[in-house]
Amino acid sequence: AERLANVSSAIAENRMLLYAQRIERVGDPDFLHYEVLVRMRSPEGVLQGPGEFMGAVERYGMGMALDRHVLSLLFRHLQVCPAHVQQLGLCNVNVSAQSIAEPSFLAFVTDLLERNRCLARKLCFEITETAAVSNIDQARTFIDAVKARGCRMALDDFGSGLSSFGYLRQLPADMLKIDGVFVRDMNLDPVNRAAVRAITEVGRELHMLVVAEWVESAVVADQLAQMGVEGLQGYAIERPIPLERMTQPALRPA
Ligand code: G
Ligand code: G
Ligand code: NA
Ligand code: MN
Repeated sequence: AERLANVSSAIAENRMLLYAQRIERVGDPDFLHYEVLVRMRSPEGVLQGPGEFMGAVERYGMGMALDRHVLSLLFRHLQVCPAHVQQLGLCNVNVSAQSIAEPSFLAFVTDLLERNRCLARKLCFEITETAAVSNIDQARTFIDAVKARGCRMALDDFGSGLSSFGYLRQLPADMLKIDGVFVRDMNLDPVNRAAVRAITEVGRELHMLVVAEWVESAVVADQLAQMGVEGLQGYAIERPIPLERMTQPALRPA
C-alpha cells in the first residue's frame, strides 16, 4: 500500500516526469525516432524508473491511471511546440496490460487521437508480447483501432515472454522489439545471437520493423546491422533524455 500511495501521489503532485530514448534507424540517421519512458520523482527529488514501480502499479490496478497520465503529459507537451514536432519522425509510448484489457482506455485514446489528428501518425504504441498474448482479442481490437487512426503498434520485449512465433501472425503490429536480454551480450553468447537472428528473420518476413533494445556496445550495433535489424536502442546509441530535449533541436544530443 506504501508503494501504491507513492504512485498515486506522484501522479496527483505532478512528480511523474517523461524521458525519451532514441531509436537509431540504420541507414537513416536523420530520422528522429524516440521511446517515451516515465520516471517518478520522490518528494526529496530522487528519480525512479518504471522498473522500480511498475510491479506495484500493476498489482494495485493502476496501469490505466498511469498510462492515461503519461499520454496526457505527452500530448500536452507535443501540442506546445508543433514546429518542433514536425521534425519528429516517430514517438513510441508504452501501454500496460491492464490498459489493453480495458475498453475505457481505448475510448480515452481514440478521443485524444480524434482531437489531435496531426499527432496520430507520429505515435507508436508499445505493448509487451506477454500483455498482448494474454489478452489477444482485446489487443487486436486496440491495435486495429489505433492503426485505423494512423498510429503504429510495437510488440515490446519479444522473445522472453509466453511467446511463440505463432502468435505473431495474429497480432498486426508494425514493429518488433527484441528483448534486451538477448541483445546485450550477443557478441559473446552464440545462443543469444541465434535468438536475435531468428527473431529478426521472422519479423522481416512479416514486414515488421525490427528493433533491438539494450544495445550497449558498438560491436553489438555492428552485428545487428549486419543481420538486418533496422532500429537500434540502448546506451551505446543514446541514454534517455528529458522529453524537452527530444523536441528541441538545440538541446538534443549530437
Ligand atoms: O525505464 P525502465 O527500464 O525502468 O522501464 C521498465 C519498464 O517500464 C519498461 O519495460 C518500459 O517499457 C516500461 N515503461 C516505461 N514507461 C512506461 C509508461 O509510461 N507506461 C507503462 N505502462 N510502462 C512504461
Ligand atoms: O520495457 P522497455 O523495454 O521499454 O524498457 C526500456 C528500459 O530499458 C528503460 O527503462 C531504459 O532506461 C532501459 N535501457 C535503455 N537502454 C538500455 C541499455 O542499453 N541497457 C540496459 N540494461 N537497459 C537499458
Ligand atoms: Na517499452
Ligand atoms: Mn522492452
